Amino acid sequence: MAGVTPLYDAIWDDYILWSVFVGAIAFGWLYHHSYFYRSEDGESPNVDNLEVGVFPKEYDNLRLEVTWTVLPFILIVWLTYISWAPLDAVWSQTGPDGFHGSECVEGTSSNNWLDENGYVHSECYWEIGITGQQWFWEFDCYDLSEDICLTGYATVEGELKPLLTLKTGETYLAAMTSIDVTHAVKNHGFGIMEDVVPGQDTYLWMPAVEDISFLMLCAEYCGDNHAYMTAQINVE
Ligand SMILES: [Cu+2]
Repeated sequence: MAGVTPLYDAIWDDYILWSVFVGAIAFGWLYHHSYFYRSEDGESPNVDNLEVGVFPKEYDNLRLEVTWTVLPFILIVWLTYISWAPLDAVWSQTGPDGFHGSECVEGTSSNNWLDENGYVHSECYWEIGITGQQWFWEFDCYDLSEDICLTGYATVEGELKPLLTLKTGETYLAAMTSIDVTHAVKNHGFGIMEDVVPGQDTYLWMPAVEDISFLMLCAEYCGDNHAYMTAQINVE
């Protein structure tokens, strides 16, 4: 999965790697035993003399049980730990203590860049608006110039969808709300998502580091046409 934020790409790769590794052990073990220990022709089906309702504790193996409890526990703690790493980027504060500085003024630029750990830094950011409702998205560029932020419509699989065109190298902070029920902006191209809640403002960083084009989705079930609640985002 290609995102413009290597931070999330790295975590994605880690999770896929561990899923394949754990899956290979679990399913390998399952299929091996299903095949290797199946009953032979003519054999009594109850070769171990198992009784219904009686746990065969004479077959226990403490070392094995401790191993399959402790090793996955360590793995889960590790995966949780590496998932925490980018939370400060997801919820970076504005101003000098954050990753993206203060709001840009006309004529300046975010000039965003990646550090060696994959975090995006910016000199300043542009605020835009996203409003969710059943079942479409509305973008608002406020009074930003058209080369920084432009809204329109795009034809996606034969249907007209809202279009947001952003500029490569700029960083955006979306102020979001909903006018009816809870939705969620899923910007997989930026590797992030955030809920959109009626009566409440939520915020989402959108660092446009490189040219990319993707469909923004709704990631919170919101009724009949939830699956079609999409919008086109182009970074160019
Ligand atoms: Cu939805």
